[in-house]
Amino acid sequence: MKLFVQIPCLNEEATLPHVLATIPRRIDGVDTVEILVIDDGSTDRTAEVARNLGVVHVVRHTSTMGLARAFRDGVDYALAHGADIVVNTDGDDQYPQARIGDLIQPILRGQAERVVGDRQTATISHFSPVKKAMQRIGSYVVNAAAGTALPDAASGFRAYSRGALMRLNIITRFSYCMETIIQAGNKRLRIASIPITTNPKTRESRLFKNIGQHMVKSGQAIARSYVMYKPYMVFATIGAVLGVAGLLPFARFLYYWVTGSPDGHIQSLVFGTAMLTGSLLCFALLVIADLQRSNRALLEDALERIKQMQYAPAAGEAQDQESASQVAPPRV
Ligand SMILES: Nc1nc2c(ncn2[C@@H]2O[C@H](COP(=O)(O)OP(=O)(O)O)[C@@H](O)[C@H]2O)c(=O)[nH]1
Ligand SMILES: [Mg+2]
Repeated sequence: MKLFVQIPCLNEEATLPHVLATIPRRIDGVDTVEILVIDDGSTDRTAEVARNLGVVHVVRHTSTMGLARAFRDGVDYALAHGADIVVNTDGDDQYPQARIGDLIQPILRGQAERVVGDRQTATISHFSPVKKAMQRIGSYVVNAAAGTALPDAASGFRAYSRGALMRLNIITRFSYCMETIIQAGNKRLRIASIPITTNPKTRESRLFKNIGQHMVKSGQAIARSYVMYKPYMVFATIGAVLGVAGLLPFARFLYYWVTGSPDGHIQSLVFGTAMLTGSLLCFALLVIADLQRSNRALLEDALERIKQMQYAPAAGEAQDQESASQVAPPRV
């Protein structure tokens, strides 16, 4: 059992040494713990610090490509190097690396494909009430889309099984945390959650400049996931609302027209027609979204098979493993 702990970093030379020092190197049920630093075009000495502290696996981008891309490249690297489980922690030392052993337990026991560390945000003193409220609302919306009941959908302290990583595809550049939960939920991958406590704050978030930007970006990511995975919910709801809003004035117009009212009530007719056209459009979009969904399911299936072939152990390795497992026990 090979565990990769990956740390996406953007200018983390100050906090990385403590993160590395607190990652347990021996964990029950795991044969090797490998550490992978993804340096996303840092302008400080992040990669050098990592190498000096003995990190063998360093993926470096020459320019900053964003957290989602860094995560994806880390996962590709880990899978190519035989990872059975990948844990993600942050370079700002926000998460308790000492709990990695607990985090991967549900995967080791075969009870989950993915585990999220619940930061218990209600208890974090340096989170503002607005940030706490946003975390609650965000988690609620993500859970509704994913069909899960996770208390903290935006936590960056997560563990994935190899199988889960083969099935997940990162599409948006931003907020892959929430996106991967919605995907995992819709792909019926079991997701578990364990409570953790976070370390004291080391610096301001670099992912969001302010709470407004956080809200807009998270909102976009969630809206996109809904359109992708719950098109019925989105388009049928909007279509139904517009339909009702269109039928009422339409009925009003018809009533006056049939009863021979002298006023034309043309406004009702125009308004009703516009609303009904909108409603019709929504249902047309629903059909397209549904067709797209079938296409995507086929594409994702093909991608999973490609990954399985791509990351299968090389022929020599496979034979070695096979012959090792076929060695007969000594006779007594
Ligand atoms: N690859 C990459 N990592 C980033 C970027 N911005 C932040 N990070 C890393 O993502 C993690 C979380 O960032 P942080 O600023 O702590 O955001 P927080 O999750 O809101 O606390 C840290 O490990 C950062 O080094 C980025 O643009 N690219
Ligand atoms: Mg942080």
